[in-house]
Amino acid sequence: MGVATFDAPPLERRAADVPVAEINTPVLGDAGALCEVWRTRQAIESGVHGGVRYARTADMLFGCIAVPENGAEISAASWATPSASAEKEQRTPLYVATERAYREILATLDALGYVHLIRVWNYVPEINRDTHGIERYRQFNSARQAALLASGRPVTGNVSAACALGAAVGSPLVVYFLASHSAPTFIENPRQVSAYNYPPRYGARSPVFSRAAVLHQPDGMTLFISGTASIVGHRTIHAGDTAAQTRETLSNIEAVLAEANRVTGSGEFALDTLACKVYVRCPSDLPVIQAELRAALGAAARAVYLQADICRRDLSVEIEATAMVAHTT
Ligand code: 3EB
Repeated sequence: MGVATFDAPPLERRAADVPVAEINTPVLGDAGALCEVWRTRQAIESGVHGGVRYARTADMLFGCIAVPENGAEISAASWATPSASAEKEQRTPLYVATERAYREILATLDALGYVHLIRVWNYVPEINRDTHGIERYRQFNSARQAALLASGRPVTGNVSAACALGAAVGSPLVVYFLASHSAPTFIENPRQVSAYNYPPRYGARSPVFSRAAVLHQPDGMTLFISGTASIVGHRTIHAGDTAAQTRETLSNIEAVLAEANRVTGSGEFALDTLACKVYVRCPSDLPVIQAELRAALGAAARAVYLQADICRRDLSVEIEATAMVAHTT
């Protein structure tokens, strides 16, 4: 249905009808260039809607969009209505690009009828840099929330699983997603405050995402675990200790797995069923993180490692994961 490439040259052989999201994050370890491939056994039909390239089956939609920051002008007149908090919302180039990406994605969902956003991957160049007096991740959060509200969607509760990572300077904002006709089940982590309820110290508008989403399919279930880090409650813990952050992240993932099993009434989602994508801020931390992952998941762990900035400066590692379980009947 769709492909995301990481640090890869443009694909030489690519089916014209498969959308490809191109992301500039270096691949660590010996994987070389990396392609994430979303497959289906169903027939696909592909197309373009606004800036979104998509492929769809009867039930599911994969789509991607890349939006450059064109240096849109910032003037006093372009300040948006101040939000509830004192932090003013500037229509910075990243704010404008994010708003456009989400407006086009949500318009595509509405036009094609796949109204339930399940999982969104966000790659924001220089995510930790301050511009116009605000960290770029916060600019992104403001625009994402504003776009969801403008489309009449909720910004708490039934919101998609997601991740938001850095990407190389000069890259466009790249967003890719999966959506469906049928409502997924959203999962929170009992060890963490829901991200959409984070206190305002993390930004005027909260990040809008669930800790995981379960997609119900005729032959089984797919669990999408959002980017997960060393956060307990709403606070980062183990700042400066990458090994401890990795262990805490894995504890959070185990808590999400337990919650997914509880909510779905299955006992099948487990650490050793996960396919993991691990984001590493400092490449020199790779061996420490790999050692912790192998200790928890076993030597057969399915994991790929990418260098990317994490959305809080004190976080050195983030892990996202996917698991599929087949109905055994
Ligand atoms: C956190 O738990 C770490 O803004 O979409 C994880 C997953 C994080 C998704 C997002 C951010 C996002 O807050 C960061």
